[in-house]
Amino acid sequence: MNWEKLLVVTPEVEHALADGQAVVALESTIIAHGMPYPKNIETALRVEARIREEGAIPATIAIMDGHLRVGLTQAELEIFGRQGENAAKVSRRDIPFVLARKQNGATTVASTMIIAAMAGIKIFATGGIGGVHRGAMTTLDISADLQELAQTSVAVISAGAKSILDLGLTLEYLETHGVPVIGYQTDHFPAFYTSSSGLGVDYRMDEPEEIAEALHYKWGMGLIGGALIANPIPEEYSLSPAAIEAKIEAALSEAHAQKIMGKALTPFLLSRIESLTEGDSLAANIELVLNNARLGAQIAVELAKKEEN
Ligand code: PSU
Ligand code: MN
Repeated sequence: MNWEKLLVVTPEVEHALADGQAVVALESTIIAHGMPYPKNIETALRVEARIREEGAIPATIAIMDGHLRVGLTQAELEIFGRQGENAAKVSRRDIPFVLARKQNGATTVASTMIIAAMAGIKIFATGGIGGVHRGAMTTLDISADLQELAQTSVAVISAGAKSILDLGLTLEYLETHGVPVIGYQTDHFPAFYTSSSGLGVDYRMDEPEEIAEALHYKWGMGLIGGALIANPIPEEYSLSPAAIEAKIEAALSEAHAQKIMGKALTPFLLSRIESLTEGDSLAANIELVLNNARLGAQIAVELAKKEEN
């Protein structure tokens, strides 16, 4: 088998990478499983446009027809947006099976990182990452996203992680695996819908250039692995911590009562929180993804400059 043929990169992204231009990877699970139709497609297109405004090239990643795809057309984004939960949610373990079956696969943070790294993309913007779930001491539910950050050299820009997770344990896990957590213009790890979880980050950095510099050192010396760049939701879009916490508790107890686990848990919680907040959480989610896209593009532009020298 010619493995190189598995990876299909659009000419635009390929040229950008060959020229040393800034490219930002994007995931497709957030489209298919993270947001409802048609807001999912609308958001995916706005995110791509935001990245271009900052002078970088977007590359949405997915699996289609037996290929690892880097860069999707609008029509292809729509396929994932319309398929929603019918598109397979693909993490590291699932990639070969979805390829072999020639199914459509929506890639999570973990699998998007893998495919981005294969294509040579180092910066990836998303909404929230998976983490250590509440109660993981007995369920062992720890997202494969965290292991991927430990071993794949891609920096992920996220608005922290939702408090459907145990954020303290998530940070401990990242520390154990040598994954740095950088707070962009903040000392605190953000909690997705709200700008602070009250927990600290490893390094606060106020400029995209500073972040690019640290990444340049990390990878330049051959230190394998990712980094988590935590970008708080802008204050004007953040939700009230008390209100969201009650909804999260309600969604968690429904999941527990219905015995929902494994890969189904995160999408279930996301959609329950969205209905319980009557769409407020979706509006916040869209704004924070756009905000992450912008920062991701700015870091990618700065990193491209450093790699030139
Ligand atoms: N958290 C969010 N939105 C998301 C996800 C997580 O706030 O869309 C998605 C991402 O694709 C992430 C995946 O990689 O869920 C994690 O799933 P799991 O917890 O099953 O590893
Ligand atoms: Mn899980």
